[in-house]
Amino acid sequence: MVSGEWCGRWWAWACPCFCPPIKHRDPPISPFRREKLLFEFNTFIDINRDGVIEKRDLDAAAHRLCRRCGWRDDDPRTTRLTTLMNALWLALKEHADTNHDDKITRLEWLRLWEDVERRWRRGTARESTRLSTRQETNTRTTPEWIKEYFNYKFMLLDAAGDGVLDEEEFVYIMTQYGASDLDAKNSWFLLAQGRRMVDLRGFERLCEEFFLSDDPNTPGTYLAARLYFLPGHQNDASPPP
Ligand SMILES: [Ca+2]
Ligand SMILES: [Ca+2]
Repeated sequence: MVSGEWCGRWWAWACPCFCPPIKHRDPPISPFRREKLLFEFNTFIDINRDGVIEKRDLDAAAHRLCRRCGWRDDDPRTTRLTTLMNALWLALKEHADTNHDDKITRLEWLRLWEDVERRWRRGTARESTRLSTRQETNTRTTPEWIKEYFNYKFMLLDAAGDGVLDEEEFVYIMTQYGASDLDAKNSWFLLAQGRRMVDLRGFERLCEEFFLSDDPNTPGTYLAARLYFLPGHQNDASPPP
């Protein structure tokens, strides 16, 4: 395969092909990040716990959030959330559902983030090259649909709806999703890094660390309100087709 040809591989979003040969593929996702990503899948997205993400999971997540916040069907926030979730589902279908069965398995979910991280790393390398050659620089960009996903997570945690997260909100919401009160408080301390509040931009940076970093020491690790991730703790088996 040479540059300029369509490679046909599932991760080749940006063909004409600049994909590396298979024997030179980047190292696989680390066990630590695999646990984080599966925790996210199992806790926040696969709402009906059947091992796959479907449109109805996202609809249920949106419905749950609207009900918790007391947003009625005609509330503009409900409309925005519905639009966001519909766009998110289309993005997941496009970028993750490799066999086009309208289900995102855990394996497809992991491959999705593996690919996002790979593209992110290449973008960073290109940025570094531009800086070194004093050419015009582009900032590293996060795909719009991923920003929307982070936005949804922010809405989920921003219980007061005031556009910033504080410790009380974080602890309240995360204990609703199974965290202990002590773990949630300690996690807030570690992720907030002395800040009393975290705004959307700061939250996006934490999400980038959570989803894309293999380093357990980044503050974003603690977004899950867990102090550590042990390999093999998360259920990584999807149900048979
Ligand atoms: Ca499901
Ligand atoms: Ca699928």
